Amino acid sequence: MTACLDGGTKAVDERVLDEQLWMDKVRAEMSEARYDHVVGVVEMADALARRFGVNVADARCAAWMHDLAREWPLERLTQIAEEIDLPSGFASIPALLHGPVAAHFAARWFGIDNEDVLNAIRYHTTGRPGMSMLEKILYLADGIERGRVYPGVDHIRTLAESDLDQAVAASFDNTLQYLILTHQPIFPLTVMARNELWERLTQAPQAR
Ligand code: DGI
Ligand code: FE
Ligand code: FE
Repeated sequence: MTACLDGGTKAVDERVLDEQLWMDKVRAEMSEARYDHVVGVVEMADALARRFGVNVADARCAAWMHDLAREWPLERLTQIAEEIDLPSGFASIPALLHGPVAAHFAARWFGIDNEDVLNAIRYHTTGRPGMSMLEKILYLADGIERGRVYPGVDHIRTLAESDLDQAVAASFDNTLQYLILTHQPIFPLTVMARNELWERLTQAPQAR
């Protein structure tokens, strides 16, 4: 299967068939509530991709896959994490493991081999410096899909209507504030990604 390889040219009915397969498989891995979140992320990633000119099929694909391992037991995640190419630093924070594990199974179960899609899945919880547009879209869609309720979410939703980088930067700040308030360890690449975006955003507008 060449899913996510040629989302722009693949016949629409073929893509619908791919999505049906992903939906059924993903749904079987999680609770109804989590599945509802995933559907919300697909809808939001689709809308953001259209708004900011990113391949919609790739955005939908990454969104379908992103949390497929979210409810797997920690023992299973840590065991798989030892067998795959885990980005540095992920091993020490259990909440981060489900992204790289999902990317691994997106490739294995569904034949996804578009590196941009796989990176969007891999880094959807943390972000990282040098994120692609697709990575930003999945990161943001995960944080603002229709079911998300937390202080500041409406501000991020408003920013997402017009400025992808502003919205992602605000979302990083929101997450980092939450992690500090709850005394949790912070993944260093998230801080680097946040600094990189704000550095660019606070430059003169013509430099962007
Ligand atoms: O999987 P979702 O719940 O849809 O969302 P997610 O993939 O963004 O995961 C959110 C969880 O990850 C949330 O409990 C906070 C946690 N998290 C995100 N970044 C960090 C983190 N936890 C720690 N300790 N450090 C981080 O940098
Ligand atoms: Fe997640
Ligand atoms: Fe999610």
